[in-house]
Amino acid sequence: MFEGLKKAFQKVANTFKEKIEYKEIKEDDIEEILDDLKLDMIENDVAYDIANNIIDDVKKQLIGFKIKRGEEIEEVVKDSIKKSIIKSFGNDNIDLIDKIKSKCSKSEPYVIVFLGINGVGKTTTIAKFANMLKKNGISVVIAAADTFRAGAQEQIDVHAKKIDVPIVKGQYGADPASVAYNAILFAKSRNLCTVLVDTAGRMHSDVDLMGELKKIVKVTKPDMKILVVDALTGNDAVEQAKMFNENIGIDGIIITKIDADVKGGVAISVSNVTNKPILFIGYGQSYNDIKRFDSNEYVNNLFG
Ligand SMILES: Nc1nc2c(ncn2[C@@H]2O[C@H](COP(=O)(O)OP(=O)(O)OP(=O)(O)O)[C@@H](O)[C@H]2O)c(=O)[nH]1
Ligand SMILES: [Mg+2]
Repeated sequence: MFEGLKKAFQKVANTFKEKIEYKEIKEDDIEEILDDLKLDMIENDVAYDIANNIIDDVKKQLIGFKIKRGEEIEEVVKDSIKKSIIKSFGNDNIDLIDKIKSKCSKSEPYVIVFLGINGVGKTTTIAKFANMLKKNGISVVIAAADTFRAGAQEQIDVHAKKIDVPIVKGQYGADPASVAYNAILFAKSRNLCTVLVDTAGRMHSDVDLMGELKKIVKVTKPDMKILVVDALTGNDAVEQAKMFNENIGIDGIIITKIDADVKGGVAISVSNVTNKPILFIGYGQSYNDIKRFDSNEYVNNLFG
């Protein structure tokens, strides 16, 4: 996982150790080394502007820094990169479980709509999410509002049965907004805490499906609109994040398939271009393979 960025950061730390022996770091000493790092970051899915900002911030921290006797320069460099990346994430402290519990205590269901293009992992993520809520003692119903793709209703029904949560389905071709609305009524009538709305995958360019999503949002007035992106799509995930944020407006992001991501930069990019937090990450195909995103843990992971 994340081998690309890990290598890049280790490389820059080693180069500092080999080349920087002065007592005080000057811009000329590090310009080229950090430019190299920037390219490595871009190659590993950190968007250009964001890599630029991070490198500028690292430069500011390092220029004028006086290396003391016995101080390990590579640790100083690693620390300043870590700090800059963590800073770039902003505040990612949304506790969704807490928010759901607090709304539920007022006997109102918390509605989450999951958005994203084809195949990113929306349906799988909803199953994982429902399972996680159940384990936390929070009741849930799934709205199978993908009435578009053949097999979508059956796919989510299989998940719902396996994890033993109720599901509200619709006919193929039916209005997905009405399926989602029915699920909210279902939750209200049974005092369920959460409604998870699965939606049809769409292409960036699919105006019809975008309009359909806007309608789902208008009708269900969700508490959260979560964009699901696939870590393996790299720079395209960044474009998706921009597009969904501009067209629909998102409140947070879930990144899937982290288990197969050899680069590592998507998290930095998508949170920065949208200025929205990464809430959870998916790291496998089984129901337990989901956890809260923690920027400190993510960054420590990148540094081995
Ligand atoms: N390795 C890995 N695979 C995942 C993860 N999440 C989802 N997948 C796989 O990705 C594929 C697509 O997942 P779906 O949940 O069907 O994706 P979707 O976004 O609902 O797709 P559409 O409904 O067609 O838009 C499936 O084979 C999942 O098992 C993950 O975290 N890791
Ligand atoms: Mg799906």
